[in-house]
Amino acid sequence: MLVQLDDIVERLKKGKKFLIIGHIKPDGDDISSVASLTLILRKMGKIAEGCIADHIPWFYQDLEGVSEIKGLEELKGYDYDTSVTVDASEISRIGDGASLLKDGKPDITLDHHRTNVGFGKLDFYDSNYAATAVIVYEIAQKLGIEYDSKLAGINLLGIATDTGFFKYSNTDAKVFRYAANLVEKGANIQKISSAVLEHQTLKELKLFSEMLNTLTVDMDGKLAWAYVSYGMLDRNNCTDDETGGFVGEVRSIYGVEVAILFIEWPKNQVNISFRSKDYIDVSELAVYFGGGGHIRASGCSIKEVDLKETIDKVIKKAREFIIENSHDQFKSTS
Ligand SMILES: [Mn+2]
Repeated sequence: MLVQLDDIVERLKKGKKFLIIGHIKPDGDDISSVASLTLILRKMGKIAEGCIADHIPWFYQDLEGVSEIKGLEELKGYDYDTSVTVDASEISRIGDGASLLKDGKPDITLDHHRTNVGFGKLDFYDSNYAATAVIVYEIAQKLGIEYDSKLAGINLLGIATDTGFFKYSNTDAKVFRYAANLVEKGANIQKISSAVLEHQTLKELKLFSEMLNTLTVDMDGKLAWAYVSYGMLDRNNCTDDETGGFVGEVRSIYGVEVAILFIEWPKNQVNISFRSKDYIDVSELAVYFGGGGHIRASGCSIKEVDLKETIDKVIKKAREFIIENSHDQFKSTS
């Protein structure tokens, strides 16, 4: 049931023992939201545990607060009265974390994805929020939580990463205001940006150069796409962890409106990232292929398929979609 943020705050006050669950393939916002909400609840004198049922990429591990998050195994049998999912648009996004839910439904869900389906007893989702970490920050303000540098840093992580370090279109005045407050409380943006943006390894750069060989620019420069096959990952001794920044690089090409990256991982599964710059809503494209996300950033996974066939199918659909929606764009601006 969709409720107001104040209703969420009241429900949080009522709980005594909490389980916070993030999504699989965790990103900065997910990690930040799980850890921040866990710390916030503990500051209220509650018992709280944070869980992500997937591995957390190594380069986040050094940031203070990340080590608070536990894996699925550590929390089997943990008893709680209130469960909260963060940054997940539907139940499948929390992966095996769902096995910890008592009646298959979280008590509270907090999210900012456009494609959210509302799967909790109390749901708060609003795609006007740049990050779930922004929602968590507002909850803390409503609760009157006193921030220390650890909480400030981990809360800022999600705001920074989901706004592309304060440069995406979702970077509104509120984001800067909250970030300024967090820096005042001791958050270190240099530490966060260095951990997230400066962790390239030689094998990752080599993989990137192989991806560049697959780069295709199409539709008068409006559509760009590339792929990373299982074989490319394998021979460079990489996993999909090493591909995090690739789609952003494809989008950065001048004139490109839609960037698509296909990653075959594990074998016979294709994970697709969609990015747009200005006017195409790529969340619709992702939903068409069974995924979800935001207007400018979305994704989906297709299992048991051939990479080349999947690319052909998705690119064909993307072309049609861009033609349809560019037409609307020109109509609305003329
Ligand atoms: Mn997010």
